[in-house]
Order: sequence, then C-alpha cells, then structure tokens
Amino acid sequence: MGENNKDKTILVTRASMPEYEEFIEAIKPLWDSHWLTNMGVYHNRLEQELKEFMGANYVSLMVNGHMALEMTLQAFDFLRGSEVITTPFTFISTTHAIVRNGLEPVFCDVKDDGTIDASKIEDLVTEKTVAILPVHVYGNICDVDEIQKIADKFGLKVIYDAAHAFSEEYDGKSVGCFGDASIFSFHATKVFNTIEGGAVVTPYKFIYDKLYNLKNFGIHGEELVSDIGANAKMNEMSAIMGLCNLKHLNDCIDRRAKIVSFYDGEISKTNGSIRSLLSKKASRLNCAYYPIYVCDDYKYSRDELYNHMIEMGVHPRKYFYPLTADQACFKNKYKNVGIPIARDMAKRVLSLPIYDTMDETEMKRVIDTIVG
Ligand code: T4K
Repeated sequence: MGENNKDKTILVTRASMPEYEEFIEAIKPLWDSHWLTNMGVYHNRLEQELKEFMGANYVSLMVNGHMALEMTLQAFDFLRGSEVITTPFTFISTTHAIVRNGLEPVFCDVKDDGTIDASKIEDLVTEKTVAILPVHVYGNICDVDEIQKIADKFGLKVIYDAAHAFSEEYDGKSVGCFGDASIFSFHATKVFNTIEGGAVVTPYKFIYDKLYNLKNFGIHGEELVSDIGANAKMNEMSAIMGLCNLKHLNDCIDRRAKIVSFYDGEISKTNGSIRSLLSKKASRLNCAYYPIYVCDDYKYSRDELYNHMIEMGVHPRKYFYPLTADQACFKNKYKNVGIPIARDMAKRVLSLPIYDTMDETEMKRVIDTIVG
C-alpha cells in the first residue's frame, strides 16, 4: 500500500508550492468578487510587486513564458522576413516564438557555458537583421555588455529569453534590466512559479502599453480593436500563487544553493571528467538548474549515464538536446552556419534533479549514480 519514497523516482524538478492553508486563505476573496481574470486586482498587485522586486520600469504579466516572448516580438513590430540572431541551445519555445512571428532565426554558436558566443554575432549581421535574441540558459548570464555594443553598432534590438534567470542579478542590476526587453517563465518547473505564467520586463512604456493591448486580443475599449492580438493574460489564481510563492522565494533559493554546493563538491571528485555548467556569473544565482557536461574520459557517454541513472531511479533531463536548429520542424530550413560548440554541448549535457524540497537522501541518491 502507498508509495515507498525510498524507491520513488527522483524527477528533474518538483514545483515549489506555498503551504496549502496559505494558498486557500489567499484565494478566498475570489469567492466574494467572482473576478477571476482580465487584469484583476491580484494580476495588478503581482505586476507591482515584481516591478519593485526587480527594480524594473515596466513588468507585463503573461499567461506563460512562451506567449511573453511571442507577444514581445510582435510588440516591436519587425518587418516579416527580418532576421533574428539567436541560439539553438535552448528550449524549443525560443525558436518557435521567432518563426511564429514571421521572422527568420539565424543560429549563432555558443560558448562553453551554453550562452551565445558574442564574438560570433557580428559576422552573422546582414541588412535584414533586426534583433539579437540570446538566452540566459540555466541562469548563466550572457555577455550582456558585448551584446549591447554590437546591437548599438548596427541599430539592433536585444530581447533576452530570461526564462531560466528569474531573480538573478548581474552588475548590480536585475537580469531583467538589460537590453530592450527580457522575458521570464513562471511555469511550474521554474524557480518561481505562478502554475503557468510569465512576464515581460522592459524599460519602455510604449512596449508595456502595446503588450497590455496585444495580450487582450488587441481590444481597446468596448468597441475598438486596434491590433491583431491574442489571449495571453494571467488569471487571478495564478497571480495569487505568484504572490504566495514570491514570499518564500529567498528560502527556496537558499535551499537550492545548498544542493548546488553539495553537487559541486561531489562532482569535483570525478577529476574533471564531469564538469558543472553553472557559470556562477550572476551575483545572485537562482540555482534553478544543475547542468553537467560529460567529458570523453568519464566512464560513460552522456546517453549511457542517462540510461544508468534512469535504471537507478533518478530521472535527469537532456536539456537541451536536440538543438532547436536540428528539430524536425526547423532542420535545414534556415541559414546553415557553424554551430560546433552547441552541437557538442547538446550531445554531452544532462540536467540533474534539483528542487527546494529535495532532502539529503535524495541528493545522495542522485550523486551515487554518477560518482563512485
Ligand atoms: N524559453 C526557455 C529557455 C524555456 O526553457 C522555456 C520553458 C520557455 C521559454 C517557455 O516558457 P513557458 O511557456 O513554459 O512558461 C519544461 C517546462 O514545461 C518549460 O516551462 C521549460 N522551459 C522546459 C525547459 O521544461 P518539460 O516538457 O521538460 O516538462 P515536464 O512536464 O517533463 O516536467 C519536468 C518535471 O517537472 C517533471 O518530471 C516533474 C516536475 N513537474 C512538472 C509539472 C508539469 C512538477 O513538479 N509539477 C508540474 O506541474 O518542459
């Protein structure tokens, strides 16, 4: 009867949740107001709290991180067929958002921390380039200064996919405050979740206003539809989940940081045959992921290690394999530029389980499948 926790598979992550009573108490007012969505009180409160939390000019909540990215690209109103320089070493959402806006992804290679290689961007700029779309993959901060220099030189927009980097800081600023906009994911699997959700952070009021309009079908008052929008609004239940989770975020990150430091210590015992891919460039790392890179001199290949871990009841994930450029829907459709480092990384990465409620036994179970 019942599940034996000792034998239960350890999954790559586990959603952070407030206490049941805390959430139930917080959602009670909805039963009085019957106001469940369409930029309600809690939606507006969460936008305000996030704005303060990040020291950002504007924060627009969205139904999820993907729509945050799609809507942002739409809000900048790029000419269809324009090129966007981006990374293939990411979740499929990044590339989908570009293509679904009628834009062409131009894949740039990455560095050994998985972020876009800024030194290779300039060679990819053409007269059709309108934007650079880098990803702070695993919470590893991109070379924001170099990227901005290139953008300034060629008059390009910079839109960061910061889906993994919520709450991080770099150079004394929130990670959301670089470039022309940054998008965050508040999906259940993220360090901060609103069940499903996301946000756009931007320094521009006109982009905030445009997003407000676009995420609500382009409706402008009861009788005017000014833009071809979509439905990408965050509902009140999700906003309340966010308000509750935000209160506990620091504790959750502290607990995750202990796991990162345990993993770091144990992984170092492999004498470099496995290395952590966390760059720790952020001054406030959110410890959302623990990616490892499997070198040639390790006893297993990445796929062998993955299979071995599954057999041992631990389920890591191959974030991010295959590269988005190699997925069936995109393969051979866009400019074929050299992406050897990204290809190598995709073949060698594994994301180890990490979540705030992970206990010592679970941490050791994960490490025992790798070290020893
Ligand atoms: N840009 C980047 C760079 C992204 O990584 C993402 C999303 C986006 C944009 C788009 O943001 P969103 O539109 O999703 O807000 C997951 C997530 O669904 C996705 O949000 C995330 N990136 C991606 C990297 O991972 P899967 O298919 O791997 O998730 P799944 O369902 O296999 O869940 C992984 C583990 O999480 C489970 O084994 C257990 C745990 N889990 C999962 C769910 C759904 C929970 O504990 N509770 C849950 O409710 O995609």
